[in-house]
Formats: sequence, C-alpha cells, structure tokens
Amino acid sequence: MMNPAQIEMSNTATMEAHRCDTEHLGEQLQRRGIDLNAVVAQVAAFEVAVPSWALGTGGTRFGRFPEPGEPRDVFEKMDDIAVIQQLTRATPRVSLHLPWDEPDDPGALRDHATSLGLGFDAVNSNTFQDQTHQVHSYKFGSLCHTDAAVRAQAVAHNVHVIEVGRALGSEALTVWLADGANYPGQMHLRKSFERTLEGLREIYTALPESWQLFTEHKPFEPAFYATVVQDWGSSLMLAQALGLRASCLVDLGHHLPDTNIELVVARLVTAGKLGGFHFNDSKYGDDDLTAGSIKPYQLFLVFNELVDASEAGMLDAAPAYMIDQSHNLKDPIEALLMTVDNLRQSYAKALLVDRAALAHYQDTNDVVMAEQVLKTAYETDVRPLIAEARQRCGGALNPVAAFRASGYRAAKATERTGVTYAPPQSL
Ligand code: PSV
Ligand code: MN
Repeated sequence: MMNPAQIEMSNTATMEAHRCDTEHLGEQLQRRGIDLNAVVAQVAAFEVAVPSWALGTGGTRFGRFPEPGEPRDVFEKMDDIAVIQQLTRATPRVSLHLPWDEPDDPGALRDHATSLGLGFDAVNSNTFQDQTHQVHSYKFGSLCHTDAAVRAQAVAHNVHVIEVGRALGSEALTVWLADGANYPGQMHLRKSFERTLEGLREIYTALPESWQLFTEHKPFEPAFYATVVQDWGSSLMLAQALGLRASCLVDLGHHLPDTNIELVVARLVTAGKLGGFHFNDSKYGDDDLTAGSIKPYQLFLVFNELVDASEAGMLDAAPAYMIDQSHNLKDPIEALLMTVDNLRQSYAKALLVDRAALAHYQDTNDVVMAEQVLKTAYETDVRPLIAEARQRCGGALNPVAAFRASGYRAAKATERTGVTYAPPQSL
C-alpha cells in the first residue's frame, strides 16, 4: 500500500488552492439553495466495486502491451485495488471473475483482502470460454446448449462460483452469457432462450438466502447474428421469471449505438428490477473505455435517473455499482482513479438537479426551462466538491498526481519480476 504520508504531502501542496475553489463553489451553490456540505457527504458515501480483471493491461484481439509492475496474480491485484481505495475512499470491494482470478485458497484471499481493508462484491461466472480440464465445450453455447450435459456443466460452474463467493463473503452472482449464433438457422431462437431460463432457475435455486443474481445482457459479440440474452427486455424476462432476488445488470457498453440508456434505467426502476451497473464508456460497441470519457452527459443522465428514483423511494435496495473496463493504453490504476472520479462527478451533478423546478417545467411542458435545469446542474464544475469528499475520508485531493508522486508503479516494477500476469483478453 502507499505510505499515508505521501497522500498527505500531495494534499498539502494544493490545499490552499483547493480551499479557495471549494469556498467559491460553496457560494455558488448557496445562491441556488444547495448546501455544499450535504452534497459532499452524499458523494463521500458513494462506492463502486473494482473488477479483478481490470488491474492488468487488457488486450484487444490484436495484441496486449503489458507494462512493468503489473500485478502477477490476484493477491497483487488486491494490493493495487487497496491503493485505489486509499486514494479515493470509494472502492472498498472487489468483483472477482472466475476462473480468471480463481483463488487456490479463498480463505487466504479473503484474509489478504481483509488485511488491506477490502471486501468482495458480486462474483462473475465464465461459461464463455473453455477451461482446461473441462469435459464439454462451450463452442455452441453453455446454458442454451442443445446438449443437456453441456448445460449441466455450465450450471455446475455457476454453483462453484457461488461456493467460492460464499467463502469470500460475496453476496451476488453476475451471469453474463456469450451464448448465441452467428448465422440464421444455427440456433432455435425460442428454445435456446427457454433452455437458458431453465439453467438459470437451477442456479437461482443454489443461491444462498441473502444473495442476489444479476443477469447481464449484451446485444452482440461474440455472437453476431443472435445473442440469447441480447437486450434489457430479455434480461428483464429472465429476472422476472426467476424471482425476487434476480434483477438486471446494465453494462453501459452493452447497447446498440444511440440507445437511450437512461430510459432503459428508468424502465428497469419501474419494473423493480434494476440490479446494478457495469460502468465503462464506448464510442462504437463494447469498448470498455474509462467511464465518462466519451459520453459524460449520458453518464450524468443515467445518474440523474438514479437520484430521481432514489429520492422518489423507488429503489428498494441501492443498485450494485461495479466497473467493467479494459485498460489497453492507460496504467490500469490511473484509469480506475479517473473512472471513480468521473462517476462521482456525474453523481454529484445529478444531486445538484433542482428536482422541484424540473417537475414544474415538465408538468407545464416548458421544454427549454426543463432542459436548462439539467444543464445548470451538469455544467457546474463539481471538482472541488469531489476532492473535498475524498479528502474528508482520508483520500487524496488529486489521486492521479498523488499516485504518480508516490512512485508506486516504479517500486512494483522492481518487485514484481518474472512472469507478468497475463489476463485473458477482456470481452
Ligand atoms: C462481457 O462483455 C462483460 O461485460 C461481462 O461483464 C464479462 O464478465 C466481462 O465483460 C468480462 O470482461
Ligand atoms: Mn460487463
């Protein structure tokens, strides 16, 4: 982990400028009837889980360019996540992907995480790749497969993931399936969905009482003609059929171009089936880029729905917030620091929306003023507020600067020698 004195030193360097900026923002917000401290407290409470697969340099189908100092195993990934937590105070949990980050001894991994102040969020199963020692292939699907033996193997894998998750202290399972077809005629569209539901029912039955099951949809890739769980409608059908502890996970990259994702979120809220998010950003497809780097306004509008739903008492439980990104060019720690910052900024801006005014303009069909209400919130520079929230919890005013000044990566480059951990290409 980083020496806390390094964070303090970095904070001291910019403290005066930060104090002036916060004071100025506080005055601005006061004129709008908003108490800066109240928003800071809400932002400070924001948490998001870090995916175990995002700590190494991700790859594309064209290659992977690892950097010195990358984590070599899941224990070292935990160390890096602990640094992100130290700097941001927003990432106390890890979302593990099995078997990519399967621990030989879950108890030892849990102890290591605890010693770093970390816990575990949803565990992710993987029936989209064949594993060594696996009897049956998933080439033609897993839960949707025509062969009952393949389906049983996929169910057994998910049950195993639940077992590992239990040992780690997780309380949710995320199921994303690559099942689908590349060509018309290849797969019976209706029956493949029905078989998938049947398999999910078996997995759901194996869920411990306190657990949630998230179904994650994706329109295409690797299946290019028809994916079994391709859209939020299919995901919702599954969650509704499974029962109360099943809900839908929205990965921001899993929508066809120009899909109105905030509308999807609103619909799932109404259905009582919004389970969680995989945050990332994209320009074309499932690009897995830093959340908020390409379409920040969209991210704000998603959070706007979430804040609206929360204030209206529509969310029985807070959705599970997780990151799902692949860092091909950026240092993964820095990319994740930026991500957390962007998420918090979007959340803070959503908290600044004057909801009473918005409701009034919506009710009176004043299109211009309604949009202005959103724009006023969105265009507020909330960066001092986010920095303040971090600092109050012991984090860094400027996480990337503090991280760079600490020399953490360079130190790890000398320490983490030998085989560089090579994660599978992110999907
Ligand atoms: C699939 O593209 C996905 O979004 C699922 O969440 C997987 O678990 C993850 O990516 C793996 O990279
Ligand atoms: Mn995802």
